[in-house]
Amino acid sequence: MSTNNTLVIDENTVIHPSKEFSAKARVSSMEQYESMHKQSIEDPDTFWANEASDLKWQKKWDKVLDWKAPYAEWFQGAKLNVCENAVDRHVEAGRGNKAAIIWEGEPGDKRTVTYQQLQHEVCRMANVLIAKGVKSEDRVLIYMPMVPEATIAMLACARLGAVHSIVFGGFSSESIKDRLEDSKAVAVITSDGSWRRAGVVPLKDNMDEALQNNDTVKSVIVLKRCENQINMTEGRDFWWHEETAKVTATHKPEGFSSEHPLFILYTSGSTGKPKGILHTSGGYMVGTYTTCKYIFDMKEDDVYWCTADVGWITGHSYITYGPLFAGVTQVMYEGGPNFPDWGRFWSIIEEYGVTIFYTAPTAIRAFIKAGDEFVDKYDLSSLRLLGTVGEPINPAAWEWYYNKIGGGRCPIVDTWWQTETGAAMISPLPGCTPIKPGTATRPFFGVDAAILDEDGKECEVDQPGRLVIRKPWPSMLRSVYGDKQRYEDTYWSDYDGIYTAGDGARKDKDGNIYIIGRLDDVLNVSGHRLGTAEIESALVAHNSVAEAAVVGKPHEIKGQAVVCFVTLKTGITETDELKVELRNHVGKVIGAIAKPDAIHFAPGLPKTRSGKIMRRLLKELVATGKVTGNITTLEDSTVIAAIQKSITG
Ligand code: 6R9
Repeated sequence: MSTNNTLVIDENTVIHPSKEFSAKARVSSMEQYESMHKQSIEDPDTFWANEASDLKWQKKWDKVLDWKAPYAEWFQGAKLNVCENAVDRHVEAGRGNKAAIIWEGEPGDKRTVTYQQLQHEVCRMANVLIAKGVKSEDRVLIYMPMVPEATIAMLACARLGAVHSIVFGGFSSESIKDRLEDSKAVAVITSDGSWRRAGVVPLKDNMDEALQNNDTVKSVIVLKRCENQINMTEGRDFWWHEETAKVTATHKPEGFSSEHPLFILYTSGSTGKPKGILHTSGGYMVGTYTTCKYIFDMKEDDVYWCTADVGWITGHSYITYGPLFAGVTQVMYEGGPNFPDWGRFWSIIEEYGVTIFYTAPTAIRAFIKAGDEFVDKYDLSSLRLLGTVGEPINPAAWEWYYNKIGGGRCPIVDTWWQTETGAAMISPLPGCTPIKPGTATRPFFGVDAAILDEDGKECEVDQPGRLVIRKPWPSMLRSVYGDKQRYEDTYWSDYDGIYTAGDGARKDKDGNIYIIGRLDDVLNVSGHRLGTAEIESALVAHNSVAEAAVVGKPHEIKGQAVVCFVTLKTGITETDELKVELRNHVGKVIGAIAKPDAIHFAPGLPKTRSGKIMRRLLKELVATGKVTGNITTLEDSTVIAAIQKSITG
């Protein structure tokens, strides 16, 4: 496709939605946005009750919000079934024959699942789980490739009131083990393997390793996907296709309370092991649904595609839940963006006529690097709306996305949110918000976002500070699973009754919010959160390592690269082989996504006199090659010169 209206774009460019787009959008002017936003903040009960009435409640709520900071109950007294809203509601409305999921496997196999078929498949899996003794509130760990069965497994849990906990397929056995232990899962749903760039990732083998010495998991359901050789443990492991053949395709969705737990999703923090972020039912449903309606402008005849994996929050809220609540047709793709070449995504958009496309800046940068020839072969004229998530988008990537993929005609919604927030929080509304590269623009309805300084005072225009949310919102996290104290300490202890996101941000004179990046020791590598503490603890678990410090370094495609400084134990020789070994070791402990990009040996690490590693200095060193600040507070300032040498070789 040629792009006729190619615009030259920089960070000052402001683009207004076209008249055609606005005319069909749900919110078509900034006045309308402002007045709806005002109502949503001043009278959240009326605003959210109105939105919630689009959905099905087996029993209506008595009270929209009960807020005893930092604990919220949304739609108190209501009864609902999340799965019924995602599936049965559409079948009952006569849309059973509409495609819910159009799926393409990496090897090229294709499948369409209608809402009616989805209902049957979900009911079968729900009946299988019942047969295995899974009950309401039991935890079920899901470790699956991007196949419709991943969504089916999630929805089957939701239907029973069981709590799913998904582990991304790129995580290792040890990561699964930690999550199994923390959540005390009683059942697992996995597959033999997963396709990734023509190779098979041995999911079941990883699971077997994670299950050694586990005594909570009673049954493991295994989907046959790659037909790779696996071991089945008698009495514990069961094939998906055999078990689903034994049960019926009907199941009555029971109503659960609005605060019934829906899922746990682990995410990295600045300290210790990943936290199990807990989301519940009614508020999460209303939040994800409402953002699909207004931000993604989902309509009856849209073909929507989000390229995330269900292992991340984006895959939960904007693959499995939101789009199905909204009743759209969505595309799901199993494999890598560059298989068999960098044109795969564009061929999928052309083939299925995708109208709304949601991806990450890191993917966009990789496409730019691969070259325009992979895009030029395909007709992308079906697209009408683009979205990004995961990290700030740089103007060059924005320009390419806008012109090359969007043909200069599609608004881009840059959506800021987090695993914790459950749904998009800051984003343009495509029919009205003037968009600018690099800013997620305005808070969504019900989101009282502000930027505060350390004393809790609101920052001036362009003054950087901490991004906070001052009022509860429906899809907010409810706790850290099993650890209320950590929930209170991590998110609610900076300011009284106010949620701290952990991101730095600033607001421009027009009210646009720019996210600067994490304020804690969390890296954003290809849009994924990795805790430096986790990688450090993986490194020091290796028997050659005495100490380790991990920092992020700006990276052209990934956003940030993982750079490690390692002090070896006395008597261990610094070799390149050891670097490779340490790299693989981190991969084994956490997962391939955490493998360091660089490892430097250092005779010592820069520390304050109280023994704190000064990662800030290391960060500056890897980014610029030098240290500008005052280093006199260091316990031993000679380590800086030695580290400088280890970086430059
Ligand atoms: C949805 C998701 C959350 C962190 C968040 C922030 C960064 C996400 C962003 C963005 C700038 C955006 N982030 N979206 N930064 N602009 N549009 O990514 O959740 O994996 O929990 O990461 O990602 O730093 O705090 P999660």
